[in-house]
Amino acid sequence: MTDPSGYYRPMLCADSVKPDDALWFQGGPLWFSRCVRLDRGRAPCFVEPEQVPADVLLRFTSRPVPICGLALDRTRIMGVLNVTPDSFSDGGRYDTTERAVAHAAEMVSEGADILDIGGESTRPGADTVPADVEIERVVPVIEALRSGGITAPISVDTRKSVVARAAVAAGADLLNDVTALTYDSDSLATAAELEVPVCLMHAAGDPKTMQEKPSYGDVVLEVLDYLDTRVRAAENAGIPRVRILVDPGIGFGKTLDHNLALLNNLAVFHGLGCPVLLGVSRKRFIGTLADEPVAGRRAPGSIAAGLAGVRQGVQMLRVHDISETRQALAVAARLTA
Ligand code: HH2
Repeated sequence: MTDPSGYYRPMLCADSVKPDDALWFQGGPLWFSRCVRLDRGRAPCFVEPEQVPADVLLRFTSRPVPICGLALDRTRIMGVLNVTPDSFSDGGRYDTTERAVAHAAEMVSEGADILDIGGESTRPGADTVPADVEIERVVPVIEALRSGGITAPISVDTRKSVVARAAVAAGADLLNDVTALTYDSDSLATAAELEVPVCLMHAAGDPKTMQEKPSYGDVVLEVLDYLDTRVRAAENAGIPRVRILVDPGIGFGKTLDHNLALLNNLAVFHGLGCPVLLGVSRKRFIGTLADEPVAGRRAPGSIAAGLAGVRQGVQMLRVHDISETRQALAVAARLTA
């Protein structure tokens, strides 16, 4: 997307009164009749859809291809399952296979469309976990879920190709990599060979150091360019674009202002032609904005941020609080003004 003709964000609306010349965003229910053009070093300006390059406009208007059998005509809920002792909000709560399986089943019954299972915390300052330890944490849980009849798609949150391979062999359907398949030099080829969808997330630096001094010229355009480069690298490795989700990586090497700039411009990421996944759940910026130091008490702020994503057409929300989020999405879907 390092495009001399600029970057475009459709101004998405849900209003039941729609101008005749408005275009449906990816088949509805959101629509747009104007876009914002973003350029480095220039003030954003309004443009008509006719001024948007045809390939980008087509990405704004075409229905996305389902991921793991999930139609993306509404925002899907990805339930977080951290089988770790040290995750920032639920570390140690589900670190036995029994407890993890019970929580996964509970999340599915509450309305999770897909489960994201991780065996290594990526919170700021977290230590790296050896691959064999990560495999010992996630594989028995995936196996137990599959043998226990849980049919919901399972994503594995890992940076390591051997973990990805073991998880898919056990029954996982999607690879969620917070380093966009850059951490491990075998990851691109492994993902292509496994023929499963991947989520490519932007993170600036390693979890250990990423919050030390994050700095960008233009955070939105830099994250966009990075994801564009990674989508192209994935395509070149044999992963078709229809199997790729993108994620701006809220909180990964970003200050409060960076996170807010990304959240307020999320719709620009639809120009990449991939469904957008958003992870805001319980994150530190919510604690900062709402003065809530306890991560487990951040569900209301997480839902507010998630709904802002829904209004910008985000196709998947990665959340800890399933029933609360599902209820908010159900109500928000019927409110159109
Ligand atoms: N956030 C976390 C972990 N994985 N993956 C994607 N695609 N997007 C995210 O925003 C994202 C992610 C961090 O949250 P959590 O898993 O709750 O914590 P921890 O990394 O401490 O286990």
